[in-house]
Amino acid sequence: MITRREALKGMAAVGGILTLGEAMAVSQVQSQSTPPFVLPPLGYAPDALEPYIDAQTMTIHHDKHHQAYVDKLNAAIEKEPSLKGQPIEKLLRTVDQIPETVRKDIRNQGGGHYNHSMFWKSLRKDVKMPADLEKAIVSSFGSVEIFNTQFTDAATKVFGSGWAWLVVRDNKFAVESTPNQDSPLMTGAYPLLGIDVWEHAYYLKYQNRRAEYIKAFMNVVDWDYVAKRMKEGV
Ligand code: MN3
Repeated sequence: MITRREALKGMAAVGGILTLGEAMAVSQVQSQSTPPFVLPPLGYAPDALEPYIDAQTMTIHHDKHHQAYVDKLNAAIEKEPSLKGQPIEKLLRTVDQIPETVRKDIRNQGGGHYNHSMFWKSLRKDVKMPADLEKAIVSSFGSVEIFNTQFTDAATKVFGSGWAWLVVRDNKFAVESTPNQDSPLMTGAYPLLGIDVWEHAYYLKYQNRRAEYIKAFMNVVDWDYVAKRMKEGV
């Protein structure tokens, strides 16, 4: 288990631009909501990502699917008062120690809430990758194109419902995937970018053509947000 300090150090090293003090200052302002959890606002109009991601998909995905994760997560926590007041990150990082009666719900609904909360924030049109993030990606993968290929490949190969990720694991960037609503936090990594490849994320516009959706998604990544997560660390 790496300490918070070590993790932040590693994160700063990956980015190559932050001092430990800076990274810690940024991380202190980062806090996800604690229970009862609420659906965060989308933060932009549902049609803001057209034509890549359509307004109807965004509306249903955010207002209905994410709301359902929030409601079911809160219901699970009601059943297990010892979990009240814990931030979502902690619930996910310690999911294996959560009482068995609600563990599956925390895993699925809590993962769903956390994953989608970062998903909305990671989408914006016409964002150029900031130099610090580009440098970190190039040093990890060899080039941005190689990263894109690996990320696309991971998203394409998710069998059934799940996510593909750019994460920081053991102080290094890595591309990974998870089934269902599992979060990289559950296995000790920190997610920087995730693509939702559940059919509810693309079926209305793309039907079975997941590859087209993945390609479209790559046009609406808010690289500023990804870079911000890189600096915030854990
Ligand atoms: Mn989804």
